[in-house]
Amino acid sequence: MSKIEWKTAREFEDITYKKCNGVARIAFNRPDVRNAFRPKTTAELLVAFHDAQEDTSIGVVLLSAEGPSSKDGVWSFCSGGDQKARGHQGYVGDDGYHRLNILEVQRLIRFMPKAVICVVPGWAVGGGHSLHVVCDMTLASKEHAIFKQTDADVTSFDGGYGSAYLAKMVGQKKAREIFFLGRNYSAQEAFEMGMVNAVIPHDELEDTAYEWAQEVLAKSPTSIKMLKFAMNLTDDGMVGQQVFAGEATRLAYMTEEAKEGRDAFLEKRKPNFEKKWLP
Ligand code: S0N
Repeated sequence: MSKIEWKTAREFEDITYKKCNGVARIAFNRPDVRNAFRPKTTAELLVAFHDAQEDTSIGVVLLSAEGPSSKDGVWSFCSGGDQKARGHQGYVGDDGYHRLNILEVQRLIRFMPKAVICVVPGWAVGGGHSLHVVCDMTLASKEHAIFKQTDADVTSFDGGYGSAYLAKMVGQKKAREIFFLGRNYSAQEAFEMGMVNAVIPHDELEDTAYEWAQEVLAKSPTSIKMLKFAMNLTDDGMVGQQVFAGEATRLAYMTEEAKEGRDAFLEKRKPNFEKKWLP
């Protein structure tokens, strides 16, 4: 029995959203369809991730899933886009419009200045597999986690982080095998490939994820943020540079030099930077 005292941060239909001691937990909550996401799910994920990003008491986000399925007891993390919500032009929301916005969710995970740990209690498939790839770290259930890419079975293709970034993680040949053959991989196999950080007994998965989060929380928030953005930068091109440099600008704003620049403008005088050209 877990000792973590999660408190519900906000009620949603397709996900749960809880917080405890600096950690936010966002979890898929459609276990009877292997936690497939529909437009409502991605809309809710965006709200929860944005809240976790803006909440200064939160330093780490766990992306997980509720379960198991009430129908057959099977555990899943996420089976990707809900194929029943799929129309001829993509996924149809309650309003009749075709959208999914899962890539926006991926970008929030990628660019948020906090660590995101993916907690995989069961199937991680299709777009669910891609979500685990984009998270900063992944912990997987020893008994129940299965990794699988079905994009090529249903005519979808994550051409960004889900595939190209995966290839950087596990190597080109292995990534092509994962996508071209669509086989099942156990938590141990995923660990050996380098796309999972640790294989954890199922009953200890949640507590272990929380402990990893607490370890990260003990570190310097600025270091964690800058390290994440530095590691992203080389793969994210100009956007990666923008995100990293934005944080560098924020640090520069904290200097005496920046204060002088601001004050001089407001006082309608020339700035005196005292010519400190530090090496
Ligand atoms: C997960 C699998 C392997 C589990 O197999 P298992 O244990 O045999 O269970 P099932 O009997 O198959 O399933 C149990 C019930 O759950 C329903 N279900 C499962 N997955 C889905 C799903 N994705 N959508 C809707 N329903 C699902 C089953 O129908 C069944 O229900 P009942 O009991 O009522 O029959 C297996 O289930 C499986 O292979 N699932 C499908 C996996 C899949 O192909 N997912 C889609 C892959 N593509 C994406 O995710 C698109 C990603 C995406 O959106 C995107 C990405 C990048 C760029 C753009 C986009 C975009 O499209 O916008």
